[in-house]
Amino acid sequence: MESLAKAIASLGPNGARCADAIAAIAEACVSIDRSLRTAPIRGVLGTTGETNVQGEAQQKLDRIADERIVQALAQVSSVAAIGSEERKTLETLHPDGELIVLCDPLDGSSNLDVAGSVGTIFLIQSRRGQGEVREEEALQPGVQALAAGYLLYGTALILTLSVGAAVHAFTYDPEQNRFVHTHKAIRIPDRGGYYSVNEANAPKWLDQMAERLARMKQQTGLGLRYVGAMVADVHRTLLKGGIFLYPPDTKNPNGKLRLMYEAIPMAMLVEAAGGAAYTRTGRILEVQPEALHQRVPVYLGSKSAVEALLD
Ligand code: AHM
Ligand code: MG
Repeated sequence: MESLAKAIASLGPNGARCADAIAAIAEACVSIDRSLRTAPIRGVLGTTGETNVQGEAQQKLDRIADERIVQALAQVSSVAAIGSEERKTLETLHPDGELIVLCDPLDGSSNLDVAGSVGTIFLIQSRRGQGEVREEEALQPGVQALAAGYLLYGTALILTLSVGAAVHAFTYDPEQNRFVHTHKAIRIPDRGGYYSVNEANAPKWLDQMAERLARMKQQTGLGLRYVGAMVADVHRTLLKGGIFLYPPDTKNPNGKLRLMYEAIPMAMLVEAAGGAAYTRTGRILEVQPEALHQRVPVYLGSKSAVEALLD
């Protein structure tokens, strides 16, 4: 993935610092993609029988993806530590490294058994300390992050990223075993697109969200698309416009999505593409994190749609 690293290095102010780590993640994801495509044949669907730190059933592929990404980043000397949705604590890889990587190795796992789209999400932060990495070091607001991105395992394998400037996407070409720069400086359309939410939860939503959504739908006339895998839903929102949301409800008063592994990386991409990304209290990127596995309500997408919902 040398040519990918080279391309990433020139895409923004933090490109050179983050290129090797992102290329290593992308390479691990190519191997995860292969495992996904043959999962029903090789018997790696279903759960491990264990629960992760969030108390959710861990799928075999969740664990495989987590291990591949950690192994890949262990080869990159600039990566001090990795935090993963599948791991309780940060894993120190290179005590002298200058980067912390946070990652949701396989997002949207409920789609796995039905060959639906899933994704990998990552966030890269600058590390100031030295030695064993402490959890507090990773509790940085999104505005300080160096880079963010995701890989979408859909009909194509797509890497979308921002290294502190515009959002770019690369499509994997299996015949050449390389990522090709297919989407340059993505701008989220301000009109059109879709609204994307698990609307079955509407009766349980807090903050008058059901009324707000009804008003927004009437104002914008948007149609509904919901994959149930954040990467696929956000990818469509970035390219087509509209809004993706996961509001708080009586069962999940902070929403379902994780601040460090899902909300901040996606907010960084959406804002870098000219969109808006809010939680209950303001911009997602300004939230001061309190815990690695914390959850937050998420409202992101085209500025006009987000404003129509939250104003
Ligand atoms: P996961 O990381 O355990 O897969 O959960 C996160 C996923 C997101 O990809 C998606 O937006 C959301 O959960 C869907 O939740 P729901 O099934 O409640 O609609
Ligand atoms: Mg997830």
